Amino acid sequence: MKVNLVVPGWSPKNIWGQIKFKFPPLSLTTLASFTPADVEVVVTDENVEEIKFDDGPDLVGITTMTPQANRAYQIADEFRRRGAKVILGGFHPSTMPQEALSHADAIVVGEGEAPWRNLIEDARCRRLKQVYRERLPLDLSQLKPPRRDVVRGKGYLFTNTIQVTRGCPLRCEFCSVTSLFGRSYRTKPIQAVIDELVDLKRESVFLFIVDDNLIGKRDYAERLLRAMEPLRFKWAGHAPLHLVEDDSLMRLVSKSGCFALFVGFESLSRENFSLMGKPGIMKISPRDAVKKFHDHGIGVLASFILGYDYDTNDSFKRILDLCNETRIDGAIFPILTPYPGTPLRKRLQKEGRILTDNWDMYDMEHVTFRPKGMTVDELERGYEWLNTNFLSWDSILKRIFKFHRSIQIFGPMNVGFRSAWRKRQ
Ligand code: B12
Repeated sequence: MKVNLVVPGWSPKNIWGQIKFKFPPLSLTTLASFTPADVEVVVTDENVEEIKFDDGPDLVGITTMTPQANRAYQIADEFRRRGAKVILGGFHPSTMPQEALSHADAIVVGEGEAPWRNLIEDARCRRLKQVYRERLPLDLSQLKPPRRDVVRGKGYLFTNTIQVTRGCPLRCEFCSVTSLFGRSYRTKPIQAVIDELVDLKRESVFLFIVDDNLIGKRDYAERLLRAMEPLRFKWAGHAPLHLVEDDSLMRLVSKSGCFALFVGFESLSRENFSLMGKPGIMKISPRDAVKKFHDHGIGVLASFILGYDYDTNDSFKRILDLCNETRIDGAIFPILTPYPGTPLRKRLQKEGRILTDNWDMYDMEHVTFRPKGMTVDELERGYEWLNTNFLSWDSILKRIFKFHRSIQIFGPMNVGFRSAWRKRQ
């Protein structure tokens, strides 16, 4: 049996579609490692190569986030026309199963590993079910290392990505993670992580840990960071803002080789924070938080969500001032987006504020709902203004030159984002 695992391309109209720096898909390399050895498996990432529709796979598995859904459906339809069986999985099919089923022979809801194994057997016997869903969350000690060999040679600048935990103990109303992985926070055994890292070190010293919240269990994070220290990786990952309140953990993060963290600053308004479901987290001011990260030699890629209910036309300038004054290393400014399955979507639906279900617009660069503190037009203009100013040479040059290890990543990152921002318009 021949299986093709496919990543749909991102639209060249959005920033990620223009960014040259692409990551290999961990979802599909993970599924590849759960595919029986006698099945031939290839990965096709439309962001780095063309899809060969006439290669005659028996089974096609397509991963999709919401902004990729329309493209994923086109790809699915093309393959089905040629007689292949198509399976859709990932965040969008998991939260919009009925819609996804109208373009697929089967869908996988939630985590893919266990259902995938059963599905392959069913496909071999020509008895595919429509929906595969595992009731219990996967025990992460069952995870095998992803098959990175299936993406080798595809021209990714960077292949060292790893996931060590799943789920998130927080319940931010806009986030899709809890709706897919649940609130139960699960961790991979430390020795398994270290074994995988030793292997990765042969490729490069740079590492991206994709976990949404690496410090969800403090004692696990502490043990992991200590175990990583001797490996001397230069790593980037995600962490919640309240990490800065824990000095000893910050020291460990830094000593383990972290040079950059993606941190959800989300908003400068306390009212917005409460509405998001994050009350009590902002004990330290955002200015002091950036300073703390810098004091530990860690660069900050901040995310500020635009368009929350308590945002007004002043919010954009306040965010830009904070970024410039703190000389923040990098930032993204996603427009609030009501992804399927999130509490945010339910609330906005109840309030009659969702404006479109065109998934192409769910890339966090378009307004898909009616904001409260401003008009749609004002939100769009504020988004343009903030990005244009933040990615101006004036701002970049003020922010990036610092005496710590993050410059080697944030220099090219700012230039790359600037170029992608200008091209996508
Ligand atoms: C790394 C990452 C990225 C990378 C992508 C790199 C890559 N090639 O994968 C980058 C930085 C480029 C990125 C960009 C964006 N991202 Co992103 N990203 C992530 C992140 C943090 C990790 C993804 C990952 O590797 N997970 C590990 C793998 C193993 O898990 P998985 O992907 O979920 O796959 C499992 C299951 O879903 C399932 N599965 C998945 N696909 C398939 C396919 C088949 C056939 C089957 C059977 C099963 C299956 O099985 C897998 C194993 O259990 C997730 C959060 C998360 N926890 O997943 C957000 C996340 C996926 N991203 C998200 C978003 C919104 C975006 C952006 C729109 C944000 C933005 N504006 O910057 C852009 C979109 C780009 C675009 N234009 O389309 C949302 C998606 C929400 C949604 N409903 O679609 C998430 C969930 C973040 C969140 N907190 O809400 N992202």
